[in-house]
Amino acid sequence: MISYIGVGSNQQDPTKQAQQAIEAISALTGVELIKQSALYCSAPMGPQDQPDYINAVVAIETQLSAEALLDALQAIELNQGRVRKDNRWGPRTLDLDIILFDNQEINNERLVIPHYGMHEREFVLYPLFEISPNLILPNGTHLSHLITLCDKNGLTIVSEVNHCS
Ligand code: PH2
Ligand code: MG
Ligand code: MG
Repeated sequence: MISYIGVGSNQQDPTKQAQQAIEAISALTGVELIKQSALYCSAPMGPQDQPDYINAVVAIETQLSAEALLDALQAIELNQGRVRKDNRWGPRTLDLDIILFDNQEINNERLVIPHYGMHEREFVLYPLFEISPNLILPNGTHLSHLITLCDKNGLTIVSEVNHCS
């Protein structure tokens, strides 16, 4: 199964958090890293009194079920100091979201896939488009179409010279 995972951090050296998370994902049993996007710097969605985010998207091939993958990703979040608080869209050391899983639509207490917010999030759509420009969603929507509807909102690729806060 091919799955796409969104990586986000805005606490405790976000670039390091994202790189460490991608390494941890590729080290999971039953998971093979296929592609990883660049790291992007993005303005916070939600409360504005928090630092900018580092975001990326990775493509994996996996034998795990979506639920087992979620368990594994949540273990990585906890291992990197994630504290589950009731702070929707607040700052976090690491957020790993399953964006897509195979061509499946999943809707249960733990998982909504495709990720419910992906359509309007530039920090998901642009990295996803970078690694999979021909992607088509389970409902038949072309990613290239969603991209035309989504403002970049200042999203930039992080390079050595252009450091994110
Ligand atoms: N994640 C959030 C809240 N706001 N903003 C950006 N730019 N990137 C994120 O990953 C993000 C966010 C909570 O998961
Ligand atoms: Mg998230
Ligand atoms: Mg999350």
